[in-house]
Amino acid sequence: MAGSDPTATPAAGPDTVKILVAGGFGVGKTTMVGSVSEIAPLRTEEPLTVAGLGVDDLRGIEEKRATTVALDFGRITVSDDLVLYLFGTPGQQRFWFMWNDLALGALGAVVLLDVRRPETSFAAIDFFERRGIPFVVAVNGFHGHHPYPPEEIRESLALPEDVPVLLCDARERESCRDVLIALIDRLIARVAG
Ligand SMILES: Nc1nc2c(ncn2[C@@H]2O[C@H](COP(=O)(O)OP(=O)(O)OP(=O)(O)O)[C@@H](O)[C@H]2O)c(=O)[nH]1
Ligand SMILES: [Mg+2]
Repeated sequence: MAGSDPTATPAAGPDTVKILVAGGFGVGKTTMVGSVSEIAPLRTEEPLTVAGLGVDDLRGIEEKRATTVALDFGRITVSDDLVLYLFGTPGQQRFWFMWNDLALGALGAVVLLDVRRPETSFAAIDFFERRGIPFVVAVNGFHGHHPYPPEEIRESLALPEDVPVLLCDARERESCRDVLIALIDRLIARVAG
């Protein structure tokens, strides 16, 4: 290219960080990755069929038509020097064997929780606690309804003080971005700490 200096050191690109978006079945993981990603997200969804009757618990998410069978993938540029790669996990128990592979190299995680069915995300909290992967808990208030303040949710989940608990709407880009920024702050605090 005219004017370029072949001996110049290439400009360092932005740091890239792998983040998981995890949680129970139908809590809004695919929705969150799709809302916040600046590229068309990669999805691996399959339709829910009658074969799942009695296996997939659709209480509260009766409108749900598809489920993630492998992963969601998206990207968000936080600043000139920081890009996040987002990996949404599958929520159904029969696909949890994927989580170990998806977690390889992940620096942090968002555990998304449906405020009406918090117990569906307990396993995700456990997963990251056991592996020492820092996480934040994002409470997805379905229909934008948040009946409990974050501190009450923290207490009921017996989460330590240093785990941020945020209320969010997985359909809203700004809301999801705030969750990711809280996670980045937590990661930075750990490194600095
Ligand atoms: N009203 C409302 N609906 C939501 C919200 N978040 C997700 N949904 C809907 O809830 C359903 C489940 O969302 P998904 O994003 O597929 O959930 P998921 O966690 O990826 O589900 P699995 O991959 O099957 O575990 C979809 O029909 C979404 O449109 C929300 O904040 N409010
Ligand atoms: Mg999904």
